[in-house]
Amino acid sequence: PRETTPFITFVLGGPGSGKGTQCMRIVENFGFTHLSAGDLLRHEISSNSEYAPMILNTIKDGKIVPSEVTVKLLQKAIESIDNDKFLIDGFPRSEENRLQYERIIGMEPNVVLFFDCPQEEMVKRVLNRRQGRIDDNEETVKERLKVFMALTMPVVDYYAKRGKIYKIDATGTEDEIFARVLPAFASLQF
Ligand code: UP5
Ligand code: MG
Repeated sequence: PRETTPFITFVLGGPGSGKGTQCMRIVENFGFTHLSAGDLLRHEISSNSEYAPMILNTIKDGKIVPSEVTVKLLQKAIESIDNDKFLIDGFPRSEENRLQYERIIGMEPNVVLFFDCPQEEMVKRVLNRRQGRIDDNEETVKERLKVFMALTMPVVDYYAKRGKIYKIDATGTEDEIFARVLPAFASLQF
């Protein structure tokens, strides 16, 4: 059990919008702990957990893993890591994800970054990555985009209504994008 509530940042954006890349820069500059929901799930696959086959198939199809599984992994990480600031990357991906997070973890995000990127650019980046991710192929990326538009954008809209969205133009070079990220944290006394 934690003694203080940490500063929580959700990082949202479509597949290949640059969430992971920019999170690394935020970690270096502001000392956040980076929790990529996708990385946590891929780690479950490689460590052959009981959910491994289900997670693998879901990711291969570009669909969303059941909320219980993802929230449990995030909870375990947040509880075991002694830091007061977290970047939660690629989560929540649906309103159902968000509600389950609220029920189980309950700590409201302080800010929600949204990397706004044109679809053609996202597809190009994903197909150029070539790091052997099972979902980096033309068919799965189409589905990931569909799921993002249908299920994740409502989460972005929800936080926009609550004044928590920090929207970032995710086109241009990594440096140019990071320059747009900086003001989101600059006013905070870290
Ligand atoms: N790149 C980065 N910035 C660039 C720039 N400015 N110009 C040119 N190239 C740039 O970047 C993608 C690629 O683009 C990299 O090669 C990078 O070098 C280059 P990256 O930073 O990796 O983008 P990111 O937004 O992190 O892309 P990623 O593919 O990781 O996003 P997804 O949201 O699709 O992936 P994630 O790992 O979050 O989820 C994968 C799957 O897991 C989901 O589809 C889903 O099936 C499952 N999942 C859940 O079910 N629940 C969850 O909560 C989370 C995931
Ligand atoms: Mg990523």
